[in-house]
Amino acid sequence: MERFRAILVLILVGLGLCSAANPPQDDDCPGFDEWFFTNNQTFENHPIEFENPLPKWLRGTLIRNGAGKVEMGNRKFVHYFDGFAKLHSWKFSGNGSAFFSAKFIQSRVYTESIAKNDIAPFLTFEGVDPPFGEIERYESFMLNMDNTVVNVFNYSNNIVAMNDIWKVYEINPSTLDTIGVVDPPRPPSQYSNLGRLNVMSTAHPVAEYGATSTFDILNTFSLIPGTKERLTVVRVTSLSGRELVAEWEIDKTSYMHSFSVTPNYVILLAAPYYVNMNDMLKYASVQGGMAWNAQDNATFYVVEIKTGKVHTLKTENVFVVHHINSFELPDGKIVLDVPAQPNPYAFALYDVAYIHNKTARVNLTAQPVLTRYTLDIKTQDVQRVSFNSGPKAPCATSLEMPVFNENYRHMNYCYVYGQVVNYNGKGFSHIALVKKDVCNSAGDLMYAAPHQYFTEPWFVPAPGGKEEDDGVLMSSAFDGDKKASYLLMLDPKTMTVMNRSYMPTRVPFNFHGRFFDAVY
Ligand SMILES: *[C@@H]1O[C@H](CO)[C@@H](O)[C@H](O)[C@H]1NC(C)=O
Ligand SMILES: *[C@@H]1O[C@H](CO)[C@@H](O)[C@H](O)[C@H]1NC(C)=O
Ligand SMILES: *[C@@H]1O[C@H](CO)[C@@H](O)[C@H](O)[C@H]1NC(C)=O
Ligand SMILES: *[C@@H]1O[C@H](CO)[C@@H](O)[C@H](O)[C@H]1NC(C)=O
Ligand SMILES: *[C@@H]1O[C@H](CO)[C@@H](O)[C@H](O)[C@H]1NC(C)=O
Ligand SMILES: *[C@@H]1O[C@H](CO)[C@@H](O)[C@H](O)[C@H]1NC(C)=O
Ligand SMILES: CC(=O)N[C@H]1CO[C@H](CO)[C@@H](O)[C@@H]1O
Ligand SMILES: [Fe+2]
Repeated sequence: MERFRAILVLILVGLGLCSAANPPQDDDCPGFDEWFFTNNQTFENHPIEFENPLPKWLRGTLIRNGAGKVEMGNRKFVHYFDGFAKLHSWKFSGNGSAFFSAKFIQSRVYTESIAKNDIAPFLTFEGVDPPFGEIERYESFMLNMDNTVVNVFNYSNNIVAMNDIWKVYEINPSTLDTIGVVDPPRPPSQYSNLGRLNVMSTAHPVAEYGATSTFDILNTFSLIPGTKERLTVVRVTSLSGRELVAEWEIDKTSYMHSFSVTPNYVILLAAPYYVNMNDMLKYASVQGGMAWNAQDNATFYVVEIKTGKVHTLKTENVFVVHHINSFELPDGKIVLDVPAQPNPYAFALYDVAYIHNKTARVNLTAQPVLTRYTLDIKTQDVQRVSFNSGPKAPCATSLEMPVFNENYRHMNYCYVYGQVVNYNGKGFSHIALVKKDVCNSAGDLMYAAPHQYFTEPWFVPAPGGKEEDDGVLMSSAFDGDKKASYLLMLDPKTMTVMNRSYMPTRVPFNFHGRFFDAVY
């Protein structure tokens, strides 16, 4: 029920951003449904051909993570976020040859589900259909999440697959074989862990400035009503090395999927989207444990990396899934860019029932607005400015799944690349890739083509590139007319097609990926 209410609210918010004057009856696009279907097929370093020659400098492997199977036996997942994790990779040897791989992560939930030909009871984002019984719900809460379906990352040359949980699965980036689960020790705490649960984190670690280490967070939930919960910022020093940067007590835990880092600060934006462990236990789903409090303020926590000191700045209510880039101004103020949403209801877009309902899909209006926050920790002032889209890409500021040239992380930059769904007001399946120029909206560009569906892009910088947009932009695309997947390469300078390579199998919609230079 909650889900359908969410869809209704979603239709009411944000009207008019990129909407068409006369929306069609339904979002009836060929192949869009297939993009989200199960595909069991696996590949290992299968040679692929590009339509045009590859640049010689292009060497490394793009690995993307996402759901590859949305049911097992007679049970299916309710939300696409819960589909069994499947990795896809595109390996560029640097001599013009390229290779494709596709494999499921051999996680505990996946292997146990295969063995019993049913979805094994682990915690899900939004439950299963038919639902688990009471014992399975309790079991799934105790075992927690195991499906690392969201992102991939490089921890000291160990490649891991992750979700918003503390543990990760290590993978072989050359073959996509699963090496094993890694559940790093929690850093020692000055607070009590009695009746506390230390299992949630984010799927978006962020590099430390000038170092090979990264930062992430740890959520500590309390199962004892009336007692404090906790936030911890950790430094990831190796595959299982975690150092304490800062920890502090809070009343309620906000769901956070990412955060920002500058040379001196880690910045968290805690929206009033609270996670309640007792409700999570009741519904055996993360979604069931989360509640949106529209009347509450949001909070920025600004952590001084060197001292661990935490500054708390209140701001008006907002919800953010992905932080983009962040940097410090000469006067010490902190800038961070985010796609801001009025509430978290856009999660409902990836309900399996919603994805496959072309009538509901047509009125999608839950679009974020690219927003720049400027924080002053001396005065606790929070400034918020929305970007405008330029004439060449009227919906550029509605992007999500943001990426940028990682060589510009922690510093002032201009280009954000991302995905805009419903870019023309004709429905969810109308997806554009955009380049948003946060320095000058005249530089905003977009790419879209009929019945072509795109995932989050990834920017690969050209070695020694002089300009921020010297490189290639890659996206895992699906051709709805041919019902075939391809890797799309755009020229980031013009957002026009450079190259394309069709895959030997369908690559289902996927969430995040990264390019690993050292795998070729
Ligand atoms: C995928 O594998 C499962 C068994 O693991 C089987 O039931 C199903 O039919 C397969 N689906 C496809 C599309 O091959
Ligand atoms: C490029 O290198 C790869 C990996 O070493 C090799 O398999 C492939 O045959 C080479 N391609 C060409 C065109 O030499
Ligand atoms: C907190 O929320 C209230 C109600 O939405 C709003 O009026 C107020 O400006 C917010 N406070 C801050 C510091 O933004
Ligand atoms: C699809 O969505 C429409 C509009 O929200 C709704 O009336 C209809 O019941 C949905 N269909 C299914 C099969 O859920
Ligand atoms: C979609 O929006 C149009 C125009 O506002 C409206 O006529 C139609 O009923 C809506 N459809 C659904 C399924 O809500
Ligand atoms: C991972 O990062 C380390 C340190 O930055 C780097 O040396 C290594 O080549 C990277 N590994 C891969 C597979 O990209
Ligand atoms: C990655 C890339 O863009 N490769 C090539 C694609 O095709 C054009 C036209 O042949 C080349 O100029 C690119 O280098
Ligand atoms: Fe994400």
